[in-house]
Amino acid sequence: MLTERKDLRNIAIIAHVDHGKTTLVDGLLRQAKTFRVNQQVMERVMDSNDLERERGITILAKNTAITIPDPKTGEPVKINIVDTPGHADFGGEVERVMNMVDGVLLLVDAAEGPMPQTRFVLKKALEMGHIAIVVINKMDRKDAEPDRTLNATFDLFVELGATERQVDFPVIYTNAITQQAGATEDLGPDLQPLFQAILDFVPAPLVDMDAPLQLLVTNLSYDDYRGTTAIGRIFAGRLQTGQAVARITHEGQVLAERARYLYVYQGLEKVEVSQAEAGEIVSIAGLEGIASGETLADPAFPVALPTIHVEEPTVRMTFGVNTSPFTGRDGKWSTSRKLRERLFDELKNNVALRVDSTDAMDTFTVAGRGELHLAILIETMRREGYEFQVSRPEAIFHTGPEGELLEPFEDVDIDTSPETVGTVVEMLGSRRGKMLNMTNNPDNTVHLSYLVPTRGLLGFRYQFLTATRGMGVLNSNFNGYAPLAGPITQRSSSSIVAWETGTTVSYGLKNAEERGALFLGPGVEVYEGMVIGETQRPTDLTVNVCKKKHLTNMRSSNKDIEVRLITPRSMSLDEAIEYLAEDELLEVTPLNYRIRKRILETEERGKQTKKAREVLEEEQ
Ligand SMILES: Nc1nc2c(ncn2[C@@H]2O[C@H](COP(=O)(O)OP(=O)(O)OP(=O)(O)O)[C@@H](O)[C@H]2O)c(=O)[nH]1
Ligand SMILES: [Mg+2]
Repeated sequence: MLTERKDLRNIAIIAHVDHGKTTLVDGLLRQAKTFRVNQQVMERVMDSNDLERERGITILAKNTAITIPDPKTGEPVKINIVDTPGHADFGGEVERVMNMVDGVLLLVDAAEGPMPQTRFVLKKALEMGHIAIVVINKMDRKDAEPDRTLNATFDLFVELGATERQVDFPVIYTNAITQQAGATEDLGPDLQPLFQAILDFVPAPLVDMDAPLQLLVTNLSYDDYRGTTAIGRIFAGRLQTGQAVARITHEGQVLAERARYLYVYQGLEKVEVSQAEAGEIVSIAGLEGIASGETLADPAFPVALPTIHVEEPTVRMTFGVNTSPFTGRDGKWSTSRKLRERLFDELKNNVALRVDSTDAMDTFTVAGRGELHLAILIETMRREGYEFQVSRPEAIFHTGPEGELLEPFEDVDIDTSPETVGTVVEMLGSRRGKMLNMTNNPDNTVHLSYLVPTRGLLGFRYQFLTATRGMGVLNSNFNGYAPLAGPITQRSSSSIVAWETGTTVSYGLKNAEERGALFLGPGVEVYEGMVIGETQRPTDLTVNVCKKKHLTNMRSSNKDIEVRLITPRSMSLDEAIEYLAEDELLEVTPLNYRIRKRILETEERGKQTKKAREVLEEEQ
């Protein structure tokens, strides 16, 4: 028999990046009196991992819950809330939680209006049949245009094929920072109108609590005491601590397990409970080896739920054992066995990632949804003590029905100043971008819409920011696969490469500096074949940066200190990945990252380059 669980609501908060999801969750937590009086709570408390705080973005979807009284009945209602990331590369996180909830809050920045990722996340929610409450946030922005934003959002619903029920969405206006909401553009003193809308419009779970247990594992987290915890919604039946369950793997294997520790969410805490019923989102510890997308079921009726489907990766790179002369200096883990173990382990929960072995024992192909998706994995692994080397990211091609090659394309939206439009248009043109639209924004900037092959966007972000002096805004989102767009010249610059292993000295660097921009200063250990700078010449330049000025007497060794050098260009990990050319690798260790040529020996590299050039000439 189906029961409507009026005591429960399950919602996800979805939006384009930075539209204010995590800030709004702060407000919901605070006003539901989740925290003790005087409890110090940091801003955007759900962005709890180090990388999220450093980068100011949400990377992983996370659960929390609040309990509020239903004003009509006075009864408490628990609201499970899933905060999701807005960056396109983490779209898999949004897709995975869609089957945990019954409705979504779709946040839209009142000034920016719907953006590329708004479309993506709304599409996913509508496909699941969810109703959305539209929350027009950042009402305090001077350039807020709530009317225009609402109209554009409505159009988006229609365009995405929303049903009549979905198009008839409620609208709430908010300022997430001051934690105020209103059913009209006049905001009230608190978020009450939003709480009310959630209770009124998000359907309560409709479930059969007496049916055999079915739970879909949607996410994993790690607990210092209890190890891996599986998070998911109970779709049918009940679950008790200690109960025997059947774990149904992706391959359809049925394994006997026990639900040793059972929790539900309450604020930022997980609370241990002895039982939970269908409709609730729970977390279970003590299931070793469990993976996202698996079902936990009644051992007497082991029936799997449909697994989580997320879109395929579009970008890949290789992860290999570190072969630089400095290998093993900084890292705890550097063998191929460890690297392999770590990468395949990541697949248990990183639902949008793919890992494959290659012909080389010590190299793996890792595919993800974009450069940032892969960069976050790299950064996470180096912080765990891993040492490895990665290649330049490349787009993943498919073969079409007639055997033709297809490549991924992305919708690109750009806002930039009128003075830089020309440069940006030229840059995208050379990357086979097709302009779809160009309009003037009210704030005097120009908006450009493009369709660009993913191949052309790899390594583009840094160049774009440089060209727009950091003022340009670029958003991209996977559009689909289409026939190859034609050749794209990759990086136009070349590298300055160290000629020998040693420690850099100012005198040597001074010579190199005249040929381009350097990535490092004096006193840095380098090795033969390591990239130490960028030059605008058409081919790489090998220089001796460890060379001291010929010593004529004792005192001149101090002369080195007097050479004045330009401050070297420091690159973030993301920029270093973007920089890589085809014949280069990035060495990543817990303490350093170094760009290097694939072939380190100068002489050998020269021979190979010559050979490659000859082959090319023969072909033409
Ligand atoms: N002016 C103004 N700024 C806001 C408002 N809500 C959020 N912000 C700011 O917008 C920025 C992004 O906020 P977040 O809450 O991290 O946005 P998010 O949607 O969670 O971002 P991702 O999870 O990375 O997609 C922060 O600097 C917030 O302070 C608002 O109502 N008004
Ligand atoms: Mg966030």
